[in-house]
Amino acid sequence: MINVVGLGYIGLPTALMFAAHGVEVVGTDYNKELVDTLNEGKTTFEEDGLDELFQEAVSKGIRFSHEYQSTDMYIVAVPTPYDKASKKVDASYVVKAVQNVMSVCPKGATVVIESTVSPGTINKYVRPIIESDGFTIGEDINLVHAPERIIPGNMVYELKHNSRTIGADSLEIGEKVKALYSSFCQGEIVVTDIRTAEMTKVVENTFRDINIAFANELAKICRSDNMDVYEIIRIANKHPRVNILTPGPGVGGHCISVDPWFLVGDYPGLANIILAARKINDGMPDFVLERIHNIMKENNMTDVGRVGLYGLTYKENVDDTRESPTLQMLESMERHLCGGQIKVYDPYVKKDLVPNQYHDLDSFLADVDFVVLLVGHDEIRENMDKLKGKVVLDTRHICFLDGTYRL
Ligand code: SAJ
Repeated sequence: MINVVGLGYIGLPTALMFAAHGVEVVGTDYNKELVDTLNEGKTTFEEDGLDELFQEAVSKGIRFSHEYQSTDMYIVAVPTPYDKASKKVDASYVVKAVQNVMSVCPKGATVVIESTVSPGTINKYVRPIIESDGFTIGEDINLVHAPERIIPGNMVYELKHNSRTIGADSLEIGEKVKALYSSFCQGEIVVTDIRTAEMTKVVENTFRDINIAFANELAKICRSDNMDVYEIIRIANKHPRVNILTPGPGVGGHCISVDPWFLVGDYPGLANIILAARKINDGMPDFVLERIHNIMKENNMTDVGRVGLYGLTYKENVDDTRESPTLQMLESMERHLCGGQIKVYDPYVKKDLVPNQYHDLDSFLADVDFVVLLVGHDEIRENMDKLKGKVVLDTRHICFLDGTYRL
Protein backbone atom coordinates (compact mmCIF):
# COMPACT_ATOMS: atom_id res chain seq x y z
CA MET A 1 0.00 0.00 0.00
CA ILE A 2 1.09 3.57 -0.72
CA ASN A 3 0.28 6.54 1.47
CA VAL A 4 0.34 9.70 -0.65
CA VAL A 5 0.88 12.65 1.66
CA GLY A 6 -0.49 15.97 0.39
CA LEU A 7 -3.51 15.91 -1.93
CA GLY A 8 -2.97 19.15 -3.83
CA TYR A 9 -2.21 19.77 -7.50
CA ILE A 10 0.46 17.05 -7.59
CA GLY A 11 -0.45 14.61 -4.83
CA LEU A 12 -4.06 14.10 -5.89
CA PRO A 13 -3.49 13.17 -9.55
CA THR A 14 -0.50 11.02 -8.55
CA ALA A 15 -2.53 9.14 -5.93
CA LEU A 16 -5.39 8.66 -8.40
CA MET A 17 -3.04 7.43 -11.12
CA PHE A 18 -1.46 4.79 -8.86
CA ALA A 19 -4.89 3.63 -7.68
CA ALA A 20 -6.28 3.52 -11.23
CA HIS A 21 -3.39 1.21 -12.11
CA GLY A 22 -4.17 -1.29 -9.40
CA VAL A 23 -1.97 -0.06 -6.54
CA GLU A 24 -3.62 0.13 -3.12
CA VAL A 25 -3.57 3.82 -2.15
CA VAL A 26 -4.58 5.96 0.80
CA GLY A 27 -4.32 9.71 0.25
CA THR A 28 -3.68 11.87 3.30
CA ASP A 29 -3.98 15.60 3.77
CA TYR A 30 -4.02 17.68 6.95
CA ASN A 31 -6.82 19.76 5.44
CA LYS A 32 -9.93 18.00 6.72
CA GLU A 33 -12.28 19.98 4.47
CA LEU A 34 -10.34 18.85 1.38
CA VAL A 35 -10.42 15.21 2.53
CA ASP A 36 -14.17 15.48 3.21
CA THR A 37 -14.77 16.86 -0.29
CA LEU A 38 -12.86 13.96 -1.84
CA ASN A 39 -14.76 11.49 0.32
CA GLU A 40 -18.01 13.04 -0.93
CA GLY A 41 -16.89 12.01 -4.41
CA LYS A 42 -15.81 15.44 -5.69
CA THR A 43 -12.44 16.58 -7.01
CA THR A 44 -10.95 19.75 -5.57
CA PHE A 45 -9.66 21.54 -8.68
CA GLU A 46 -10.29 21.64 -12.40
CA GLU A 47 -7.97 19.68 -14.63
CA ASP A 48 -8.46 17.94 -17.95
CA GLY A 49 -9.32 14.25 -17.40
CA LEU A 50 -9.13 14.49 -13.59
CA ASP A 51 -12.78 13.69 -12.92
CA GLU A 52 -12.64 10.53 -15.05
CA LEU A 53 -9.39 9.46 -13.35
CA PHE A 54 -10.99 10.13 -9.96
CA GLN A 55 -13.96 7.90 -10.77
CA GLU A 56 -11.66 5.12 -11.91
CA ALA A 57 -9.49 5.39 -8.79
CA VAL A 58 -12.57 5.36 -6.55
CA SER A 59 -13.89 2.29 -8.31
CA LYS A 60 -10.52 0.61 -7.63
CA GLY A 61 -10.81 1.43 -3.91
CA ILE A 62 -8.65 4.55 -3.25
CA ARG A 63 -9.28 5.98 0.21
CA PHE A 64 -8.78 9.51 1.59
CA SER A 65 -8.00 10.29 5.19
CA HIS A 66 -6.52 13.13 7.23
CA GLU A 67 -4.54 10.60 9.23
CA TYR A 68 -1.17 9.17 8.27
CA GLN A 69 -1.11 5.43 7.61
CA SER A 70 1.33 2.74 8.66
CA THR A 71 2.50 1.32 5.36
CA ASP A 72 5.60 0.35 3.39
CA MET A 73 5.66 3.28 0.95
CA TYR A 74 5.09 7.03 1.38
CA ILE A 75 4.95 9.63 -1.36
CA VAL A 76 5.28 13.17 -0.05
CA ALA A 77 3.86 15.84 -2.37
CA VAL A 78 3.48 18.98 -0.27
CA PRO A 79 4.25 22.59 -1.27
CA THR A 80 7.78 24.00 -1.14
CA PRO A 81 7.49 27.78 -1.34
CA TYR A 82 10.54 29.99 -1.13
CA ASP A 83 11.32 32.17 1.79
CA LYS A 84 11.03 35.68 0.35
CA ALA A 85 13.70 37.16 2.62
CA SER A 86 16.47 34.54 2.22
CA LYS A 87 15.38 33.39 -1.30
CA LYS A 88 15.93 29.84 -0.04
CA VAL A 89 13.55 26.92 -0.12
CA ASP A 90 11.00 26.87 2.68
CA ALA A 91 11.13 23.19 3.57
CA SER A 92 8.78 23.49 6.53
CA TYR A 93 5.89 21.61 4.87
CA VAL A 94 8.21 18.78 3.84
CA VAL A 95 9.72 18.64 7.32
CA LYS A 96 6.29 18.51 8.99
CA ALA A 97 5.07 15.84 6.56
CA VAL A 98 8.15 13.65 7.09
CA GLN A 99 7.88 14.04 10.87
CA ASN A 100 4.28 12.88 10.67
CA VAL A 101 5.25 9.99 8.39
CA MET A 102 7.97 8.92 10.84
CA SER A 103 5.45 8.83 13.68
CA VAL A 104 3.68 5.89 11.99
CA CYS A 105 6.32 4.52 9.63
CA PRO A 106 7.42 0.90 10.14
CA LYS A 107 10.96 -0.41 9.53
CA GLY A 108 11.59 -1.33 5.92
CA ALA A 109 9.42 1.45 4.48
CA THR A 110 10.41 3.73 1.59
CA VAL A 111 9.87 7.49 1.80
CA VAL A 112 9.65 9.21 -1.58
CA ILE A 113 9.79 13.00 -1.73
CA GLU A 114 8.03 14.32 -4.86
CA SER A 115 8.01 17.99 -3.82
CA THR A 116 10.49 20.19 -5.69
CA VAL A 117 13.42 21.10 -3.43
CA SER A 118 16.75 22.83 -3.93
CA PRO A 119 19.89 20.66 -4.14
CA GLY A 120 20.94 19.49 -0.70
CA THR A 121 17.53 20.02 0.96
CA ILE A 122 16.85 16.33 1.47
CA ASN A 123 20.27 15.77 3.06
CA LYS A 124 19.92 18.84 5.23
CA TYR A 125 16.32 18.52 6.42
CA VAL A 126 14.89 15.08 5.69
CA ARG A 127 17.76 12.70 6.54
CA PRO A 128 18.17 14.07 10.09
CA ILE A 129 14.46 13.61 10.86
CA ILE A 130 14.61 9.95 9.88
CA GLU A 131 17.91 9.36 11.64
CA SER A 132 16.80 11.10 14.82
CA ASP A 133 14.06 8.52 15.07
CA GLY A 134 16.78 5.88 15.38
CA PHE A 135 16.45 4.53 11.86
CA THR A 136 19.42 3.90 9.58
CA ILE A 137 18.74 5.11 6.07
CA GLY A 138 19.41 2.38 3.54
CA GLU A 139 18.89 -0.34 6.16
CA ASP A 140 15.69 0.51 8.04
CA ILE A 141 14.22 3.19 5.77
CA ASN A 142 14.83 3.95 2.11
CA LEU A 143 14.87 7.58 1.06
CA VAL A 144 14.12 8.61 -2.53
CA HIS A 145 13.53 11.83 -4.46
CA ALA A 146 11.17 11.51 -7.45
CA PRO A 147 10.40 15.11 -8.44
CA GLU A 148 7.16 15.61 -10.30
CA ARG A 149 7.26 17.05 -13.82
CA ILE A 150 3.62 17.41 -14.86
CA ILE A 151 2.24 20.63 -16.30
CA PRO A 152 -1.06 22.00 -15.00
CA GLY A 153 -3.56 21.87 -17.86
CA ASN A 154 -2.20 18.55 -19.15
CA MET A 155 -1.38 16.71 -15.94
CA VAL A 156 -3.16 13.46 -16.51
CA TYR A 157 -1.59 12.94 -19.94
CA GLU A 158 1.89 14.00 -18.74
CA LEU A 159 1.76 11.77 -15.65
CA LYS A 160 1.52 8.83 -17.99
CA HIS A 161 3.79 9.95 -20.80
CA ASN A 162 6.58 12.17 -19.38
CA SER A 163 10.00 10.88 -18.56
CA ARG A 164 10.79 10.88 -14.82
CA THR A 165 13.83 11.11 -12.58
CA ILE A 166 14.33 8.90 -9.53
CA GLY A 167 17.08 9.94 -7.13
CA ALA A 168 18.15 7.24 -4.67
CA ASP A 169 21.13 6.31 -2.49
CA SER A 170 21.56 3.02 -4.31
CA LEU A 171 20.68 1.62 -7.73
CA GLU A 172 18.75 -1.17 -6.05
CA ILE A 173 16.38 1.21 -4.25
CA GLY A 174 16.13 3.40 -7.35
CA GLU A 175 15.11 0.40 -9.46
CA LYS A 176 12.56 -0.69 -6.86
CA VAL A 177 10.84 2.70 -6.92
CA LYS A 178 11.17 2.86 -10.70
CA ALA A 179 9.24 -0.41 -10.94
CA LEU A 180 6.46 1.10 -8.88
CA TYR A 181 6.17 4.22 -11.07
CA SER A 182 6.29 1.98 -14.15
CA SER A 183 2.81 0.78 -13.19
CA PHE A 184 1.50 3.87 -15.02
CA CYS A 185 4.49 5.85 -16.36
CA GLN A 186 5.24 5.02 -19.99
CA GLY A 187 8.08 7.57 -20.28
CA GLU A 188 11.75 6.77 -19.66
CA ILE A 189 12.56 6.64 -15.94
CA VAL A 190 16.14 7.66 -15.20
CA VAL A 191 17.71 6.54 -11.93
CA THR A 192 20.36 8.78 -10.38
CA ASP A 193 21.41 10.04 -6.96
CA ILE A 194 19.24 12.30 -4.80
CA ARG A 195 21.25 15.52 -5.18
CA THR A 196 21.36 15.20 -8.97
CA ALA A 197 17.60 14.62 -9.04
CA GLU A 198 17.04 17.69 -6.86
CA MET A 199 19.22 19.89 -9.05
CA THR A 200 17.82 18.56 -12.33
CA LYS A 201 14.26 19.42 -11.40
CA VAL A 202 15.16 22.99 -10.41
CA VAL A 203 17.26 23.37 -13.57
CA GLU A 204 14.32 22.36 -15.79
CA ASN A 205 12.07 25.09 -14.43
CA THR A 206 14.89 27.62 -14.41
CA PHE A 207 15.61 26.93 -18.08
CA ARG A 208 11.99 27.70 -18.92
CA ASP A 209 12.04 30.87 -16.80
CA ILE A 210 15.15 32.14 -18.58
CA ASN A 211 13.71 31.36 -22.01
CA ILE A 212 10.49 33.27 -21.17
CA ALA A 213 12.56 36.15 -19.78
CA PHE A 214 14.44 36.31 -23.08
CA ALA A 215 11.10 36.49 -24.94
CA ASN A 216 9.86 39.18 -22.55
CA GLU A 217 13.04 41.21 -22.95
CA LEU A 218 12.69 40.95 -26.74
CA ALA A 219 9.09 42.19 -26.39
CA LYS A 220 10.35 45.29 -24.57
CA ILE A 221 13.12 45.90 -27.11
CA CYS A 222 10.69 45.50 -30.01
CA ARG A 223 8.11 47.77 -28.34
CA SER A 224 10.75 50.48 -27.92
CA ASP A 225 11.52 50.41 -31.65
CA ASN A 226 8.12 49.52 -33.10
CA MET A 227 8.89 45.97 -34.25
CA ASP A 228 6.57 42.94 -34.08
CA VAL A 229 8.13 40.60 -31.52
CA TYR A 230 5.75 37.74 -32.32
CA GLU A 231 6.63 37.80 -36.02
CA ILE A 232 10.32 37.92 -35.14
CA ILE A 233 10.06 34.96 -32.76
CA ARG A 234 7.89 33.03 -35.23
CA ILE A 235 10.50 33.38 -37.95
CA ALA A 236 13.53 32.87 -35.67
CA ASN A 237 11.97 29.62 -34.40
CA LYS A 238 12.06 28.22 -37.92
CA HIS A 239 15.83 27.90 -37.41
CA PRO A 240 16.43 24.28 -36.45
CA ARG A 241 18.34 25.21 -33.29
CA VAL A 242 16.23 28.15 -32.03
CA ASN A 243 13.16 27.73 -29.80
CA ILE A 244 12.15 30.98 -28.11
CA LEU A 245 9.05 30.88 -25.90
CA THR A 246 6.23 33.44 -25.95
CA PRO A 247 6.27 36.83 -24.22
CA GLY A 248 3.47 37.44 -21.74
CA PRO A 249 2.33 39.55 -18.79
CA GLY A 250 4.68 37.74 -16.39
CA VAL A 251 5.48 34.31 -15.04
CA GLY A 252 3.09 32.98 -12.44
CA GLY A 253 2.28 29.67 -10.81
CA HIS A 254 3.92 27.90 -7.98
CA CYS A 255 6.85 26.42 -9.90
CA ILE A 256 8.61 28.48 -12.56
CA SER A 257 8.30 31.74 -10.63
CA VAL A 258 9.61 30.07 -7.46
CA ASP A 259 12.21 27.38 -8.22
CA PRO A 260 14.89 29.64 -9.82
CA TRP A 261 14.99 31.60 -6.56
CA PHE A 262 16.32 28.45 -4.85
CA LEU A 263 19.46 28.72 -7.00
CA VAL A 264 19.73 32.49 -6.47
CA GLY A 265 19.40 31.97 -2.71
CA ASP A 266 21.87 29.08 -2.52
CA TYR A 267 24.45 30.34 -5.02
CA PRO A 268 24.61 34.13 -4.62
CA GLY A 269 27.07 35.71 -7.02
CA LEU A 270 26.96 32.66 -9.30
CA ALA A 271 23.32 32.55 -10.36
CA ASN A 272 23.50 35.76 -12.37
CA ILE A 273 21.52 35.02 -15.54
CA ILE A 274 18.99 33.26 -13.35
CA LEU A 275 18.55 36.34 -11.16
CA ALA A 276 18.32 38.67 -14.16
CA ALA A 277 15.64 36.45 -15.72
CA ARG A 278 13.63 36.44 -12.51
CA LYS A 279 13.77 40.24 -12.37
CA ILE A 280 12.67 40.60 -16.00
CA ASN A 281 9.72 38.26 -15.54
CA ASP A 282 8.72 39.82 -12.22
CA GLY A 283 8.84 43.24 -13.92
CA MET A 284 6.32 42.31 -16.62
CA PRO A 285 3.13 43.15 -14.66
CA ASP A 286 4.45 46.72 -14.24
CA PHE A 287 5.33 46.84 -17.95
CA VAL A 288 1.70 45.90 -18.75
CA LEU A 289 0.45 48.62 -16.39
CA GLU A 290 2.60 51.14 -18.23
CA ARG A 291 1.14 49.91 -21.55
CA ILE A 292 -2.39 50.32 -20.15
CA HIS A 293 -1.57 53.87 -19.06
CA ASN A 294 -0.13 54.81 -22.47
CA ILE A 295 -2.99 53.23 -24.42
CA MET A 296 -5.55 55.06 -22.26
CA LYS A 297 -3.75 58.33 -23.02
CA GLU A 298 -3.66 57.58 -26.74
CA ASN A 299 -7.40 56.92 -26.71
CA ASN A 300 -8.26 59.92 -24.48
CA MET A 301 -9.59 57.60 -21.78
CA THR A 302 -9.50 58.88 -18.21
CA ASP A 303 -11.79 56.50 -16.31
CA VAL A 304 -9.91 53.47 -14.94
CA GLY A 305 -13.34 52.12 -14.03
CA ARG A 306 -13.97 51.42 -17.73
CA VAL A 307 -10.85 49.24 -17.98
CA GLY A 308 -11.29 45.48 -17.55
CA LEU A 309 -8.69 42.80 -16.90
CA TYR A 310 -9.57 39.45 -18.45
CA GLY A 311 -7.98 36.58 -16.50
CA LEU A 312 -6.93 36.12 -12.88
CA THR A 313 -5.30 32.71 -13.03
CA TYR A 314 -1.58 32.31 -13.71
CA LYS A 315 -2.20 30.76 -17.13
CA GLU A 316 -4.88 29.47 -19.47
CA ASN A 317 -7.55 26.89 -18.64
CA VAL A 318 -6.52 26.29 -15.02
CA ASP A 319 -8.11 27.61 -11.81
CA ASP A 320 -4.83 28.28 -9.98
CA THR A 321 -4.18 31.94 -9.12
CA ARG A 322 -0.89 31.51 -7.24
CA GLU A 323 1.67 34.19 -8.17
CA SER A 324 -0.64 35.29 -10.98
CA PRO A 325 0.57 38.30 -13.01
CA THR A 326 -2.94 39.81 -12.77
CA LEU A 327 -2.82 39.70 -8.97
CA GLN A 328 0.65 41.26 -9.08
CA MET A 329 -0.72 44.06 -11.29
CA LEU A 330 -3.58 44.70 -8.89
CA GLU A 331 -1.17 44.80 -5.94
CA SER A 332 1.02 47.26 -7.79
CA MET A 333 -2.03 49.46 -8.51
CA GLU A 334 -2.86 49.38 -4.80
CA ARG A 335 0.66 50.56 -4.03
CA HIS A 336 0.23 53.41 -6.50
CA LEU A 337 -3.08 54.30 -4.87
CA CYS A 338 -5.08 53.67 -8.01
CA GLY A 339 -6.46 50.24 -7.11
CA GLY A 340 -10.04 49.25 -6.53
CA GLN A 341 -11.58 50.72 -9.67
CA ILE A 342 -10.42 48.47 -12.49
CA LYS A 343 -12.80 45.60 -13.35
CA VAL A 344 -11.70 41.97 -13.36
CA TYR A 345 -13.15 38.71 -14.66
CA ASP A 346 -12.04 35.10 -14.90
CA PRO A 347 -14.34 32.19 -15.75
CA TYR A 348 -12.28 29.79 -13.61
CA VAL A 349 -12.28 31.90 -10.43
CA LYS A 350 -15.61 31.42 -8.72
CA LYS A 351 -14.79 33.04 -5.37
CA ASP A 352 -14.47 36.82 -5.00
CA LEU A 353 -10.72 37.42 -4.72
CA VAL A 354 -10.47 41.10 -5.66
CA PRO A 355 -12.71 44.18 -5.79
CA ASN A 356 -14.92 44.66 -8.86
CA GLN A 357 -14.70 40.99 -9.83
CA TYR A 358 -17.28 39.71 -12.31
CA HIS A 359 -18.53 36.16 -12.78
CA ASP A 360 -20.04 36.43 -16.21
CA LEU A 361 -18.32 37.44 -19.43
CA ASP A 362 -21.20 39.44 -20.92
CA SER A 363 -21.83 41.59 -17.84
CA PHE A 364 -18.07 42.20 -17.55
CA LEU A 365 -17.81 43.30 -21.17
CA ALA A 366 -20.92 45.48 -20.87
CA ASP A 367 -19.18 47.51 -18.14
CA VAL A 368 -15.81 48.14 -19.85
CA ASP A 369 -14.51 49.97 -22.93
CA PHE A 370 -10.89 48.78 -22.69
CA VAL A 371 -10.16 45.05 -22.26
CA VAL A 372 -6.72 43.80 -21.26
CA LEU A 373 -6.30 40.14 -22.16
CA LEU A 374 -4.02 38.62 -19.53
CA VAL A 375 -4.90 34.93 -19.81
CA GLY A 376 -5.75 33.00 -22.97
CA HIS A 377 -8.58 30.83 -21.63
CA ASP A 378 -10.47 28.93 -24.34
CA GLU A 379 -13.58 30.89 -23.34
CA ILE A 380 -12.23 34.19 -24.67
CA ARG A 381 -10.56 32.62 -27.71
CA GLU A 382 -14.01 31.32 -28.67
CA ASN A 383 -15.69 34.71 -28.04
CA MET A 384 -13.28 37.17 -29.63
CA ASP A 385 -16.09 38.74 -31.67
CA LYS A 386 -17.54 40.12 -28.44
CA LEU A 387 -14.49 42.41 -28.17
CA LYS A 388 -15.30 44.21 -31.43
CA GLY A 389 -15.59 47.96 -30.92
CA LYS A 390 -13.54 47.91 -27.69
CA VAL A 391 -9.98 48.97 -27.13
CA VAL A 392 -8.02 45.72 -26.65
CA LEU A 393 -4.54 45.16 -25.22
CA ASP A 394 -3.62 41.54 -25.90
CA THR A 395 -0.66 40.34 -23.79
CA ARG A 396 -1.02 36.72 -24.99
CA HIS A 397 -1.13 37.05 -28.77
CA ILE A 398 -4.59 35.53 -29.07
CA CYS A 399 -6.69 38.38 -30.49
CA PHE A 400 -6.45 39.27 -34.17
CA LEU A 401 -9.15 41.96 -34.41
CA ASP A 402 -8.07 45.12 -36.25
CA GLY A 403 -6.46 47.72 -34.01
CA THR A 404 -5.53 45.28 -31.21
CA TYR A 405 -2.65 46.56 -29.10
CA ARG A 406 0.09 44.14 -28.08
CA LEU A 407 2.71 43.99 -25.34
N1 SAJ B 1 4.52 31.47 -19.82
C1 SAJ B 1 4.83 32.51 -20.66
N2 SAJ B 1 5.31 32.21 -21.92
C2 SAJ B 1 5.45 30.93 -22.35
C3 SAJ B 1 5.16 29.87 -21.46
C4 SAJ B 1 4.69 30.18 -20.20
O1 SAJ B 1 4.71 33.70 -20.33
O2 SAJ B 1 5.86 30.73 -23.48
C5 SAJ B 1 4.04 31.75 -18.46
C6 SAJ B 1 2.66 31.16 -18.17
O3 SAJ B 1 1.64 31.99 -18.63
C7 SAJ B 1 2.68 31.03 -16.65
C8 SAJ B 1 4.14 30.70 -16.36
O4 SAJ B 1 4.88 31.09 -17.52
O5 SAJ B 1 2.35 32.25 -16.03
C9 SAJ B 1 4.43 29.24 -16.07
O6 SAJ B 1 3.61 28.40 -16.88
P1 SAJ B 1 4.11 27.10 -17.62
O7 SAJ B 1 2.97 26.57 -18.38
O8 SAJ B 1 5.34 27.40 -18.38
O9 SAJ B 1 4.59 26.13 -16.47
P2 SAJ B 1 3.92 25.63 -15.10
O10 SAJ B 1 4.43 26.48 -13.98
O11 SAJ B 1 2.45 25.47 -15.21
O12 SAJ B 1 4.57 24.17 -14.97
C10 SAJ B 1 5.98 24.03 -14.93
C11 SAJ B 1 6.42 22.94 -15.94
N3 SAJ B 1 7.87 22.99 -16.10
C12 SAJ B 1 8.47 22.96 -17.33
O13 SAJ B 1 7.84 22.93 -18.37
C13 SAJ B 1 9.95 22.95 -17.35
C14 SAJ B 1 5.98 21.56 -15.46
O14 SAJ B 1 6.47 20.54 -16.30
C15 SAJ B 1 6.47 21.31 -14.02
O15 SAJ B 1 6.05 20.06 -13.53
C16 SAJ B 1 5.87 22.40 -13.16
O16 SAJ B 1 6.38 23.66 -13.61
C17 SAJ B 1 6.28 22.15 -11.71
O17 SAJ B 1 5.41 21.74 -10.94
O18 SAJ B 1 7.44 22.30 -11.37
